[in-house]
Amino acid sequence: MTRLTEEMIIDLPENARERSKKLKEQIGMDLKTLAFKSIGENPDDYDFSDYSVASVPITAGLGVIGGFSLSVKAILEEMGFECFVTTEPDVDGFYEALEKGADIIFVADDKRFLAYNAKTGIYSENVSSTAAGYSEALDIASGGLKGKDVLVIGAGRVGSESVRLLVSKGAKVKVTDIDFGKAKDVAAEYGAAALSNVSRAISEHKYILDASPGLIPGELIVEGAVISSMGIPYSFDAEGEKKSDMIIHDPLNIGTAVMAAKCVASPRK
Ligand code: 2YC
Repeated sequence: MTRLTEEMIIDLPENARERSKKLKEQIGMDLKTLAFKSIGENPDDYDFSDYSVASVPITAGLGVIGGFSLSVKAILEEMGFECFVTTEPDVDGFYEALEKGADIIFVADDKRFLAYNAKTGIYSENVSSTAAGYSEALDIASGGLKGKDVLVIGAGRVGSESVRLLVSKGAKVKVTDIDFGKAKDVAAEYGAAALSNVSRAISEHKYILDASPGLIPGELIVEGAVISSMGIPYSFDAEGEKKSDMIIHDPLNIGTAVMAAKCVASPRK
């Protein structure tokens, strides 16, 4: 998994509302609505203003990322949750969150970003949530992907979950990866087609879900492309932005919002 850096998210807290407004301009719904729609729920059915959410800094592995917990807090507050960052990290921070009555607790180490509803036991994680949010955004942006050719770039954890979701939405899914073996395995598992030439695949598709950390040269992008790109760092140059009709991207917002929606909406399993 690609690890965020402080510079990628340094302006996230003050831009959270702006990004949600931009999403509404792009796909006609704000972040909260997209998050609930991507799990098949209507945000109006939920009043989560009385939810308390904690973001706990985690020092494990490569350690805390400056601004990460504050970014999680800002994303959740923009959705309407009341959120705090614990003063302590790690287990003591988790304890502090429970002591302060947090309903949902967000924690991330280098391998997993988890949200846990301490009241219901429901939990969600970032890989499937990010795939759900970006696949839904592409479905909406395309006017409905059923029967349409869609290219997924990247056959990693998020890319393969995106292939599964896009196939379930009735899209004709192609998947490509610099490791063609991975693309073939994912394609076989979910009923998609694997393409070995990454550059040619990109230059032949209008609808693209980008789940790769690589930069995508603008000369590969087709005119009028509709791109949903969760890849970090941001993958597009000026030419790619000019040629594409829409690029949906953020460093953390959509995945985190879907995690929260899942923790609020899921009935006890
Ligand atoms: O500040 C902290 O608590 C750090 N332990 C957070 C580490 C997050 C590592 N994961 C990532 O950077 C990416 C994010 C896009 C979310 C999932 N993986």
